[in-house]
Amino acid sequence: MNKSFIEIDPTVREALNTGVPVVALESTIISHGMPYPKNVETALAVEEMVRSNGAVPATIAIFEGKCRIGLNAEQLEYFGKAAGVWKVSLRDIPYVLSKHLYGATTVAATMRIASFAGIKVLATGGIGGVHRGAATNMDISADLTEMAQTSVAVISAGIKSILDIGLTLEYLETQGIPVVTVGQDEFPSFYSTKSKYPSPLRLDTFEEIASMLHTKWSLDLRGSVLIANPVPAALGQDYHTIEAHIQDALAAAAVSDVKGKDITPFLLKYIAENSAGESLETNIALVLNNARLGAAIAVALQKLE
Ligand code: PSU
Ligand code: MN
Repeated sequence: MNKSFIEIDPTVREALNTGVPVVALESTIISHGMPYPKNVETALAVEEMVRSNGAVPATIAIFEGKCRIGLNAEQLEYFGKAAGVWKVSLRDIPYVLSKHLYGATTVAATMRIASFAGIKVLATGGIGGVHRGAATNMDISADLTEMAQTSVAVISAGIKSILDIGLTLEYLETQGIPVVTVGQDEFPSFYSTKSKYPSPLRLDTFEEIASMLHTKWSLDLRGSVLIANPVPAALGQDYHTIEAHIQDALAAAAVSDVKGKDITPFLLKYIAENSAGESLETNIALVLNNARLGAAIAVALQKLE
């Protein structure tokens, strides 16, 4: 591969060279998932959480014609504040690179760029999935197809019920992607520890998760594992309350005819603005919780390899 399109921050380069585990972090959550300045505060806190748990953070984004692996505080601030930052999924990478645009990467694009550098673990809040109404709108996130082929584990708080959770779990099964929930039998739904769907698999410790990842990749079973880390119960929200907000958001999206890559940011913004900030606080708490687990898994995995 031509490495001229990749730029690795010195802190991340040093970690990779000396065998210190690295945790990849996406940037769409910063530019399109949360309002300023909470987005930047959260991005910095998430990086600190990774560091204090023994790994090195690598927030990934695109600018000046390079895929950047590891952003400094000034760059994080830019991605949190600037208007016109592209939301970059897999298909957008060559366009945004060759036009020298600023791009915030989704889980799919972040996984691919992380894999260029040999990073094995990515922590985020929520992933994209199969949207409600997918049978007619065909809206299935490239996060899922990317997870089928790229060997980077993804830690999320489950799947937000702006998506069709049942169809997303079916799609993950079809694509051969293991889904493991941490410490409970029920698959979590981001804001809530509940979803009414049983988790396909359950593991209770980060050591067991690292062992499963090591086993999968040792067999050359390529692709991701979706690790669903339930939001800390005290911070989670009532399933029915959040469902009401989601129904309102979906109705507003339909009225405004929002589609395609704009639908997820639209729904997230709508819910955050219409739930008195509570959903944002929960969102921040669960991302931090995922960063902590991601670092622990990366450290344990490094010991096995
Ligand atoms: N779900 C969330 N928060 C997010 C996203 C999804 O709860 O910030 C972002 C992630 O970057 C994810 C992307 O990878 O949206 C999926 O977008 P799409 O559905 O357009 O593939
Ligand atoms: Mn989509």
